[in-house]
Amino acid sequence: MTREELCAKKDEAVAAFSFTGTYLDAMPYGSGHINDTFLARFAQEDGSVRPYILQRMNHEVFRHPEELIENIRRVTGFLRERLEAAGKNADRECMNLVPCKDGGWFYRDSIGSYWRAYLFIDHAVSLDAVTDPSQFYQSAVAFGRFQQQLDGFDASTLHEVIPHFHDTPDRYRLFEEAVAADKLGRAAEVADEIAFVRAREAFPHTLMDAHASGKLPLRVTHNDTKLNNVMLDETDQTPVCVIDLDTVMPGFSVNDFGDSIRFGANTAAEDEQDCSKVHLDLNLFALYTKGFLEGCGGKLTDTERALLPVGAKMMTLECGMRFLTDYLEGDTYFRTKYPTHNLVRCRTQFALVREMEAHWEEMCRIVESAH
Ligand code: ADP
Ligand code: GN1
Ligand code: MG
Repeated sequence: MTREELCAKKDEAVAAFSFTGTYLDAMPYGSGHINDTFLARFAQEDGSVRPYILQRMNHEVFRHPEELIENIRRVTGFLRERLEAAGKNADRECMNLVPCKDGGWFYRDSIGSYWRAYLFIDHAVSLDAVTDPSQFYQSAVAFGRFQQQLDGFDASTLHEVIPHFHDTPDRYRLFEEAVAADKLGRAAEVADEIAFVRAREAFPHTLMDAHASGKLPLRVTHNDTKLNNVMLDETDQTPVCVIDLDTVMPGFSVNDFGDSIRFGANTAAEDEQDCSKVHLDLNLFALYTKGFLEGCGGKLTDTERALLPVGAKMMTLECGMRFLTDYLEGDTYFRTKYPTHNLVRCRTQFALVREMEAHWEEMCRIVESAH
């Protein structure tokens, strides 16, 4: 869909939801790679302006948007009850879908795109990079707490919206398929990256094997714990709310930990073109470990704790493989801004994997000594 078509459809979608006030405008918002997010503004009778989040769900990535919405309804309903019971402000500390005028929770537009809307979480920020280490610590508390809050939620009742999402051996298989197909003739250009992945062929099995042998439990996890998927209070940076609940599914706690490290403990941006700037910040790693364990409130088993560094390397290698696979397949999954964007992202991930390998003992020591 072109930008113009998308903008035309967003106005159609705006009209479908029960927003309060008079529609002013809706502008593209945020820096997610998957959905099309808009900030829709409405004038209120008292002269103030009320924002809402309006999103076109990515139908290519999420094949069954109705199931996705059902998951989100159930998870947010569960969280709301817990927050209300604890006397918290559930409109701010939890995602809240805005209903459609017909009473449904999503809108299907005239060309078949699916839309949803959320209450806007105000006086809070979503960060693309850490500017103060305490922000990273707070995001860790938020994601750890999120997992703890969902303890008791029956994971088997959730739809698996993206099957095998963090099944890293399966990601490896898809990577090899993309290399073999070499649809765009790009494989030769990325021979070094292909060799990098193949040299680590055994590693992707580590967590799945630990699970198969009964050592690593499945939990309800977030599965996309990027720093920008948590809102922090704009004044004191304390956690407000975990967002982007699309991938809440059964998963491994260590992968939730790991995906945050992948994104937030990298000294460079995910799409930094100069890989020499990519380092693992061990202070941030230690801070996140402390915050995550605190947030989980003692729920992790000894094996889960011991496997936290593996989760960090797993998510970084997997994400690099996913960017590389998408590059080989012609950039159909992640939103890209220029032709080699996915390749650049893949290279930063692999540089970070190298850093983790170089600092492996330190990572393990930090986890061992964390309380
Ligand atoms: P994607 O799946 O594309 O990453 P997200 O659901 O993470 O989409 O939304 C993209 C961005 O929009 C977030 O990083 C955040 O900045 C902003 N955002 C999403 N939901 C809300 C909300 N309820 N309140 C405030 N900002 C939000
Ligand atoms: C996507 O949706 P967003 O931008 O928060 C992706 C994650 C990747 C991430 C890489 C549903 O996250 O799995 O780790 O990009 N989400 C999905 O930046 O595939
Ligand atoms: Mg996001």
